[in-house]
Amino acid sequence: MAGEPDANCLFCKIVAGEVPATVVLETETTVAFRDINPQAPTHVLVIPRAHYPNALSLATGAPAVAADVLATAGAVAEHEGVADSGYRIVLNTGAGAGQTVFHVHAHLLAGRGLEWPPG
Ligand code: D5M
Repeated sequence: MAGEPDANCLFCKIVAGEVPATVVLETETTVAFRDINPQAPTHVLVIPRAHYPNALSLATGAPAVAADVLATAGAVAEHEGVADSGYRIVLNTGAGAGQTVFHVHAHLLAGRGLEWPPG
C-alpha cells in the first residue's frame, strides 16, 4: 500500500539499511544516495523514506514529502557544488519512460553538458 514499506522494494531496503548505498544526505523524510550506474559526474537519487510508486502517488498521498524530495535535491546540489553551474532533476514515470524501480526517486544529474530535449 502506498506509504507503507514494501518488503519487495529495493529502495525500501536501502531506507531500512538492508541494502548498502552511498548516502549523500538524509532528512527525516528523505534519503539521497549515489546512483549505482551514474550517467553524469554527479548522479544522486533522492527518495522519500515512505514507499510511493511514482511522483503522482507521492504528490497526492504526501504532498509535503514531495516538496521535501525537491528541497533535498536542492541541498544535494549545494553539497555537490553544482547549484550554480546547473543541474537536472528527472522523475522517470512508468516503464515506457524508463522507470525501473517503482519507489519514486528523483535523479539529480550534473557535472556535464545536458542535452535538450533529453533522449
Ligand atoms: O532509475 C533507477 C535507478 O536506480 C537507475 O539509475 C539505477 C539505480 N539503482 C538501481 N539499483 C541501485 C542500488 N542498489 N543503489 C543505487 N542505485 C541503484 P529509473 O528511473 O527507475 O530507471
